Amino acid sequence: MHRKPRLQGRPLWNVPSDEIYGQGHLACPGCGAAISMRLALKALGRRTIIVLPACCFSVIDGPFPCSAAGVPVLHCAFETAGASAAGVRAALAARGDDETLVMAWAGDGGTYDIGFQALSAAAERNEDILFVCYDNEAYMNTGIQRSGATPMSAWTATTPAYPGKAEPKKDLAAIMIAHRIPYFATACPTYVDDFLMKFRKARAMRGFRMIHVFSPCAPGWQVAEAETIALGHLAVRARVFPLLEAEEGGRVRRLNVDPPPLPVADYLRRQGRFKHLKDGDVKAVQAEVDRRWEELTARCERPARLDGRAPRKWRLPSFERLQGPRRLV
Ligand SMILES: Cc1ncc(C[n+]2csc(CCOP(=O)(O)OP(=O)(O)O)c2C)c(N)n1
Ligand code: SF4
Ligand SMILES: [Mg+2]
Repeated sequence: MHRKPRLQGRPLWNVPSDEIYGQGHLACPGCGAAISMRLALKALGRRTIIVLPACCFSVIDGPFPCSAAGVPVLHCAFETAGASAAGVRAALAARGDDETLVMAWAGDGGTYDIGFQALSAAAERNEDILFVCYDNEAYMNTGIQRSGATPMSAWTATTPAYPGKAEPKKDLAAIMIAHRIPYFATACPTYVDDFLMKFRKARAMRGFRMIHVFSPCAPGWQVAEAETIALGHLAVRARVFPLLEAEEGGRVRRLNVDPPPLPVADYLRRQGRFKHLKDGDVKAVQAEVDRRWEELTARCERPARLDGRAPRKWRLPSFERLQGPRRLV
């Protein structure tokens, strides 16, 4: 029997109770990617095939022949998620199946960098697939190497100890919207209602759809496992990870959440990967965040409800009341 998911003892009523991504997976506790997969499949349903390039999720899913997914999974080479998912969709179409959703589920390395060629080609051909990038901002599975998604100043195993990564994060939204795809969205598992809405919407559409998911990683970000949800709040409120949608090839662009902003320092100072930053470095990150926000909002609609607060029944504990970060490494 499935039980309704609960948050702080209260049921999340509009979260489907079907647990498609099962227990027994191999993710670290608090893994943002695992939480997101659980939610995503609740919205997408069982008629889904997952295509996994090499990434943490290839391990999370379990060693062959075991799999924690309640749906078929195809493991493919690191650089081929876009092409492999398109191939699976074509094979289904040849069998007369137009309903099964094919979802490529790639890390940021498999999206921003090594998987980008196959992703861009699939987007350009408007393949009928959903491509999800769970973004933990480094190559975590192989020991926290820097990727094109690693933010400016962050520590990784392949960046200078000080001042961290010199280059800013690639602007994935701008790059993908420039492909004029039917749907692009960003999502964060802290904002459960917004997250489910975007996956449901993508499920109902046809053509190339992409969702970019904020995915905290405790060992890679040097935070406590229990911080995942609070970090989602902070990232959105500090405007580090804006929640947005672009439809109709980018003609319609919408900001989904626009709460009163917090200083980016509130987000950075909770994470060990930014602990080397001096006040001047934090100011530089703030300037970059502000610049991107201006650029983004100049082209976005702002719907009526933008206060960033979930409806009362889903309200999360205030992050100010959560414990400070615990050093893990
Ligand atoms: C062609 C190729 N190069 C390198 C690897 C080794 N490799 C496997 S997973 C991985 C890191 C993946 O990073 P990302 O896509 O960000 O996912 P994450 O591990 O962070 O979840 C690397 C480098 C590989 N499997 N194939
Ligand atoms: S290393 Fe990070 S992304 Fe990988 S399973 Fe652990 S928490 Fe998740
Ligand atoms: Mg990664």
